[in-house]
Amino acid sequence: MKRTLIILKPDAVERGLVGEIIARFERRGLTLAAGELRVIPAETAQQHYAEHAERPFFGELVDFITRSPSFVAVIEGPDDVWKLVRAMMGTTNPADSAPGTIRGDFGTDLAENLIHGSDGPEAAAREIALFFPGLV
Ligand code: IDP
Ligand code: MG
Repeated sequence: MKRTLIILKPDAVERGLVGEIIARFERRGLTLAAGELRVIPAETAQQHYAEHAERPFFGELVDFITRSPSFVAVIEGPDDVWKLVRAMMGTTNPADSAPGTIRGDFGTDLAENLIHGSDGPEAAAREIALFFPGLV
């Protein structure tokens, strides 16, 4: 089995959508290998989103992702589970996301787009190690 990291961002937790979103992955046949509600520290958020450090929205992104608890989880499934999870999330901008996807069903805001998912196997390994260093 392969693993990928998801973050149900503060907007998803504040809106009470954690159960609904996790249920979609479970119904698909994916399983939780780890999961915790936590306020992400600013330093962890900066490391996690380091690829966006030079983007104009970086400060706003770190403020958003750290403002209240996120549900951080590791999802387990078949080969390329990261890709399956990304497909279920929808495109980055919910305004463009297809109905039936998480972003396409629950959001319209580019910044507050409910969920993060690792964008490849290397990112998944790096992000799981960052958020769940003890996970075996
Ligand atoms: P992804 O989450 O679909 O992988 P990325 O391009 O990696 O999208 O962007 C990371 C996160 O940064 C997005 O999920 C969204 O929350 C935020 N973001 C991306 N682009 C913008 C923007 O132009 N303005 C504000 N926030 C943005
Ligand atoms: Mg990304």
